[in-house]
Amino acid sequence: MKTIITYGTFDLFHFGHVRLFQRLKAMGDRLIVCVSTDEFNAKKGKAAFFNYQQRAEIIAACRYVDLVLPETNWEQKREDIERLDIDIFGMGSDWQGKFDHLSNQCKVVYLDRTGNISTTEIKSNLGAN
Ligand code: C2G
Repeated sequence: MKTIITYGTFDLFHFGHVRLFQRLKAMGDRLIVCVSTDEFNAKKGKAAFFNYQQRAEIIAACRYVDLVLPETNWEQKREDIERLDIDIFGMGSDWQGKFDHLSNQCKVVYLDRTGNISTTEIKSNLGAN
């Protein structure tokens, strides 16, 4: 059983997120997604439109996702990798290199971000109308 993990806010869930999950899931058997809590988002300087419960519910409904857990801090990744017996840690390429330090625990991959879509763009386009 090959388990993959990823972390993020995933606000206004869009096809960029779906394509990340789709590619990560194709690398193994089980995909765990850790969704940033509202409190952690505040520390990240992000204010999501949907709150944690709503974002977690949406992500859990995605066909590629097997388990949704909360992300409450930057430091939990090492413990998560051990506790959940993670084989692959994956993020989009905007995080390229930022988590290489985890490579002594599991395989670390960065997948190309999907172009022309982001939560920020959605918000600004909607605001423009
Ligand atoms: N992503 C993507 N393509 C997009 C938009 C996002 O592949 N068009 C990926 C990002 O690279 C990231 C994931 O989707 O891996 C989630 O993006 P965000 O919700 O913006 O999460 P972020 O703020 O990057 O938080 O500890 C890690 C942090 O919680 C990541």
